[in-house]
Amino acid sequence: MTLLRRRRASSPPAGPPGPGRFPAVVLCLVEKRMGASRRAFLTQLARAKGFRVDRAYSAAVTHVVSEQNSGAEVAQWLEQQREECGAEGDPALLDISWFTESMGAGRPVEIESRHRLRGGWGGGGDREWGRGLPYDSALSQEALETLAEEAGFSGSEGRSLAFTRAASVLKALPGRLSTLEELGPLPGIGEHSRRVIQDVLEDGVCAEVERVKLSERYQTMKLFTKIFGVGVRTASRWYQEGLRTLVDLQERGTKLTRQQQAGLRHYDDLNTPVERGEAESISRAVQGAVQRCLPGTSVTLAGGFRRGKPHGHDVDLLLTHPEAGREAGLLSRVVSWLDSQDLILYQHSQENSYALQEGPEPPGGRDVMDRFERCFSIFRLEVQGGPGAARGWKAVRVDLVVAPISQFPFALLGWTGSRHFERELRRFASHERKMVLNSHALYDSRRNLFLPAVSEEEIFQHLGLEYVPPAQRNT
Ligand code: 8DG
Ligand code: CA
Ligand code: CA
Repeated sequence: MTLLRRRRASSPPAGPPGPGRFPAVVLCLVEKRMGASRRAFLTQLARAKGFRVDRAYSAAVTHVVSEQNSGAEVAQWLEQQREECGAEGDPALLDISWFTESMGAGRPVEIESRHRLRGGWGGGGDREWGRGLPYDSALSQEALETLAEEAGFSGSEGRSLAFTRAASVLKALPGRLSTLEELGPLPGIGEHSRRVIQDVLEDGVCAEVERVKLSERYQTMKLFTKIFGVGVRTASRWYQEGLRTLVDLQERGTKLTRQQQAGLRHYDDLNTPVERGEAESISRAVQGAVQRCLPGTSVTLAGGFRRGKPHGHDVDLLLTHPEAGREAGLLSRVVSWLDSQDLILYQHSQENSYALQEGPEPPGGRDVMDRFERCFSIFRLEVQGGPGAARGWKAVRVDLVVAPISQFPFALLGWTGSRHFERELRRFASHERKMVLNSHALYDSRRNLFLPAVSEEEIFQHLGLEYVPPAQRNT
């Protein structure tokens, strides 16, 4: 950080330094609310990355970036500039999120609607992690999440969890955060995380995080772990073997599992967010299939979509039948039928391996994996628009899980997430209540008995907690 701070000037260097690496993009940063020194800093940052940043507005400017200004304020600012310089021009009016993402990517990212300024205060930034949040806090969160990811890539689960926790403490903070002191002695935010937050509050970026994002190892690990079926261990091994790109994997004859081959084949689709409408359409297709195979079976959309997220990385569907035992053998029939309709591009099924008599899993495990009968699959979804429009379909990751009715509320609670929420809930159960909670059951270790439940509400009651609706489980 010291390096960046030292380089920080008090006013932006005058004049544009040539056309830059991206001739079609000319930036102009609005000083209002951003402040002169931060504007100077961001200008330098962008120029160092090859962007052309003009100090004064002119008709050449294509991207106007502001921070914490409303769309109306910036539109007014633009009017004034046009009058002063006597030139028109029709630049995009953008929130700082576009700028930050472009700096991270090292190129101008495509403008999405969430980047554009809107009417109200604050503008832009309806990203999931930042919705309704003070802007600085959202940036700090993103920085901490990057470090969490990087720690995970290095196999430091503990460190990764610490950064994830710190990020979610920020997420839960009400109101605006502008100085570190306001944070007070918050539990869950360690020394390292505080330093990161401080850097972001002062400079808008944290040098350590920027370094991580630009490192070859981080970028390669990110690329490889985004392949369906590739975890940190495999990605790390490939990195050590000198592999860097997806083409490397193909050309150097890297040994891939069937799952990884499918992941590679559908890489772009599987890394395109699944929209709610798409999830619902897949849910309907599965509903159709179960009605044929075993009428009365219910299909429930779980995961992030149940928490109200507008998009996700996959579709989680829970199947159950009101009569205990009828669900046995259902999954293979459903999958075969879907397959016969050409709806399945890949599937890998696992049998149920859970037996209540075995007793509860040892407490304290952070692992969310459970032992329901399930199918990890890739669906072939017909689409009209979006990236797959040209070929008319898109590959979508789908998890199908079958829960016996007696375990359904636990499965629903477990598969609704978020992962962080589940972890915290399980931790609470074990530390505060001496109970073991997983996606199958709730076990009271003090009384040595299982606590049955017919609804999620009842599970919260057993835990002595107020019911938390899915939409509030996003932390
Ligand atoms: P996203 O897909 O929208 O990105 O997020 P998500 O829906 O929250 O995450 P997810 O990775 O699809 O996981 C949804 C929940 O399912 C999460 O809380 C973890 C939970 N889960 C279990 N058991 C298992 C399991 O055996 N494997 C996996 N992958 N997830 C499980 O309860
Ligand atoms: Ca999901
Ligand atoms: Ca999933």
